[in-house]
Amino acid sequence: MSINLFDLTGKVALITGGTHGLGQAMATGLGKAGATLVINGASSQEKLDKAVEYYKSQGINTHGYLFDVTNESLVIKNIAAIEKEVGNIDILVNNAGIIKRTPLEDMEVEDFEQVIKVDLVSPFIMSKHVVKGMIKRKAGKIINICSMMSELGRNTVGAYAAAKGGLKMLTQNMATEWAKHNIQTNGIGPGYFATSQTAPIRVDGHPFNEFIINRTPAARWGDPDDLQGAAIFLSSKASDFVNGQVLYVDGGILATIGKPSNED
Ligand code: GCO
Repeated sequence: MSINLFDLTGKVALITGGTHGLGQAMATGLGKAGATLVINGASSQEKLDKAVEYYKSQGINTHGYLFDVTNESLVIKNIAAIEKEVGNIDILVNNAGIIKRTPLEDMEVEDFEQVIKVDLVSPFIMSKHVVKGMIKRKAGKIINICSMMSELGRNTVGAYAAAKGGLKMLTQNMATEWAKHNIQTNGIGPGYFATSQTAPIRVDGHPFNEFIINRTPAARWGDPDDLQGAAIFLSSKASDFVNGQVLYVDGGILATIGKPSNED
């Protein structure tokens, strides 16, 4: 008799920003592990419908909900609709995020606030309302998508680093407050991945592209599918006593001081 600690059959997983990139890759992994997917998008119904078609083409039971995760009344309305129309939310992945690359001395306050709102406040709003049902059911999984910038600074991404640093501590405090209800809250910290978000800095010959390949012990950019294992682990029974941790999936960036470009 084999037990599959990673089986998500019968579970409902809500992924914010699940229409593309890292969100889509992680959601696909959860779907392949058996979960029913609820994909949140905010930009357009057309983009959301296209994403839902993609998941269904992978044989995954999927539902799409278009709403702004920074708007608390829309979040409350949509979570109630999801739990009525699809089922209780067992897994919440707070993946939706934006980045604005501007030197801090030139950054407009409203741009700084927008990054904080989407990358830090929306995970709070989403979790605050999803966790109410999880507390009643004495079970739940919350995964906050952090970043290298939860640990490291970088020129031009100050607002993003502030948000992702805050998200790491919010994750730890959610775990502190909700673990007693058998709710596990953890983070995933992607390193540098080949996505539309990094496209501007991942161009052949672009100094940052060479820098990342040299700075990453794995000597490559991450493939979004590289995140599926961590997402399934932190959504499953296999992580029932893991709480308040950020699992960095970064090819070894945080493990090393790096090396000069002329060193193999
Ligand atoms: C950047 C990148 C990063 C990565 C990721 C690293 O401009 O430095 O876009 O923010 O996307 O968050 O973990």
